[in-house]
Amino acid sequence: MNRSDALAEAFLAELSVTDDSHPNTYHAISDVARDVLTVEKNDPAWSAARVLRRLSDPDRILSFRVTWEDDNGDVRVNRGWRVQGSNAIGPYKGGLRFHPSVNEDVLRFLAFEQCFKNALTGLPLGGAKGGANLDPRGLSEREIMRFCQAFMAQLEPFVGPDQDVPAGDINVGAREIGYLFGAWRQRRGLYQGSLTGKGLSYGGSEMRIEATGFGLVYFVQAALAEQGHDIKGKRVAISGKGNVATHAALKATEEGARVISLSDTSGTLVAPDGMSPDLIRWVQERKARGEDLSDPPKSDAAQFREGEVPWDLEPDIALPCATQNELDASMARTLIDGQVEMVAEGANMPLTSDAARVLRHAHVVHLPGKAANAGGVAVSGLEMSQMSQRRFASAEDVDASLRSIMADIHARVSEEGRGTGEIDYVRGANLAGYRRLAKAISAQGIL
Ligand code: NDP
Ligand code: 2IT
Repeated sequence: MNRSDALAEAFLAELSVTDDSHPNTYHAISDVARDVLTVEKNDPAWSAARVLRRLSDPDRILSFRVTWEDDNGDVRVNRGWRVQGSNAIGPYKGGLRFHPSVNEDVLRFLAFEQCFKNALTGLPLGGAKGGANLDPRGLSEREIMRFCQAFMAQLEPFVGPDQDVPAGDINVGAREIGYLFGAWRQRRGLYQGSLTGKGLSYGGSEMRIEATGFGLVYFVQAALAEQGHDIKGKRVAISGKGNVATHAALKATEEGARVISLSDTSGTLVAPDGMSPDLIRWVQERKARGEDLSDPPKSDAAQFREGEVPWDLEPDIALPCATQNELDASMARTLIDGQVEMVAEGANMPLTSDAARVLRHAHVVHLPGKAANAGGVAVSGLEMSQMSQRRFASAEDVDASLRSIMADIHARVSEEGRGTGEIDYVRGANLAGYRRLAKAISAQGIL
């Protein structure tokens, strides 16, 4: 065992979370521990402050019952959470997810990752994540509204522009943010930027909807440029059909790539010659209506493959944009057999630990989500500034800022990850995020 693995092992043994009790949290923390503990050990102030130990335990976990009434007049009960990771560098910030798979472990790992991601943006944003174990499929518009109001009735005292600023994530988009913001301002009696991802008519930012997917493509372009390559003509396989996946698809297509897939839990839509923007917009409409991707328009030579994932399509670039642990070691091997050059994470932690190891051994460039998908929260940060100033920027200006933030993140991460050979982006992102957090945490005393 090398020194960093030994340090990580001893460190992990001390935590209250284990691989059995909190598999996702344990996975996220161990990956970071392996990369940063040697650096922490070598800095007396950071080591004394026990920076990573503190970051591994969120500041607080709020857990609450959400009671609401469905259209039949029946009372429904769900569990909601907000995990506030750290506010050492700015107010707590991160999305809300409504999905039956949501539990404390999932939200703890997401809040932990968010602290590092937000540090990488260079903006004053702490880290948090929240959500509920709600399955919104089949719920009516009014049921969604009542659920959001009931959720915010519980969370309102903990949310505010200098306190904690939630945003969207899986199944929480512009519609849900509207209901959540309405409920917050009515309860608090203040008109402030307490959530991001708001509509343009009530304090939202241009480009926030597009930001994560567009930022992912900008990051991929920066990494390709580093190797003297270009995205033009590359075959790009994307999983997911939501906000991140479809906006990455639109931007990659605009930049000259061939997007050969989008997917959902029921299967994969495959377009061997590349998707047209119209086909991608058709996917967005289907998603908005809660429908699957079977029977695509005949005009686009695309077929739906039920129950399949897109990783056997021999892409040059793979963009997992659906959910955590969606890509395992055998899928990683399939990608390698198909000569994949780069895997960039639009989703948070979409690769299992084994999949990441397989890619590393095969020297495939792996761009981790905490860097590659940071464009969404970065534009959320810009939305917060615009709301405070009551001055809103044009789409062109926000897009230019997003491009420059992604280029800055790439520069920071590649500098940290540049060893003697190829750039290790995973290590680079962990170290660059850690350093910013460590400086702030060690300077602010024992808290
Ligand atoms: P959306 O709700 O817009 O879309 C999620 C999509 O992923 C759904 O269509 C869902 O399919 C699909 N999906 C879920 N699980 C799987 C699976 N196992 N295989 C294939 N498809 C699946 O969510 P977002 O696009 O916002 O989020 C996607 C990922 O990106 C998440 O990991 C999120 O944390 C991350 N992310 C999001 C950001 C944002 O700004 N929104 C920012 C940074 C990261 P179905 O319709 O069948 O349920
Ligand atoms: O995972 C993420 O970065 C998000 N869901 C966006 C968070 C935000 O606050 O915009």
